[in-house]
Amino acid sequence: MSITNGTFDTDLSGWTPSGNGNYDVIWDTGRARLRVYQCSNAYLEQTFIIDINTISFDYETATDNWSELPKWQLIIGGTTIIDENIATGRGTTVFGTKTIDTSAYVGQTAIIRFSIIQSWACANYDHANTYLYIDNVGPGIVATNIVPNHMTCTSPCDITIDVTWENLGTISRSFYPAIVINGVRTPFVLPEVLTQIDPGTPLTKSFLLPGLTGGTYNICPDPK
Ligand SMILES: [Ca+2]
Repeated sequence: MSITNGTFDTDLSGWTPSGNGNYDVIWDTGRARLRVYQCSNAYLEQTFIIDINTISFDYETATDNWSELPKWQLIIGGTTIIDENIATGRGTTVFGTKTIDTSAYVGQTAIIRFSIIQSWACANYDHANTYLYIDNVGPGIVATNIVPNHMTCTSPCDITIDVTWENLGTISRSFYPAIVINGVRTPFVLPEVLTQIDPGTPLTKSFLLPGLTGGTYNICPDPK
């Protein structure tokens, strides 16, 4: 089965919360919220079968002072495929969206786990509460068409491409667009944030790629 209750509409059903020390993992106004105070740990996880090529989620971290370590993991067949920290600020909030390519694992059983792990300095006086909010765990946004997707420059050239994205999830999302040029993921040639990509409504946008050197270019959708 695919991810259950990734939008946390009314509760944490489908998810398994746990932890130790001074912690809680609760439903909070349409999102999941993990909290730890100093040297404590909190977890929220779900086992599911990967049936989509991408997985995305929205996160927000908040801290009273120096923080512990919010992170997320994807575990497949007992092997940790992803083990990544989620950014925090001191006494402030950080938010964003993560999207990963899961196309190599379609059909496999996976655990997605969000957590806050105590840091080495957790007992210090300047540590307090660390919060991790999670929402919209599910399919991400993918580029489905690029025109043109193959061209040759005999000398430096500017080219304009039209890229179409589709939202495979069920909620509108913002994202940082990226494409792949000659096998290299290039998020920086498309510097803007695209907002409110609605499910079922493809978005096409033109981008100028200026000053390409002479050569052959294959431009592909970014699988992430
Ligand atoms: Ca929600």
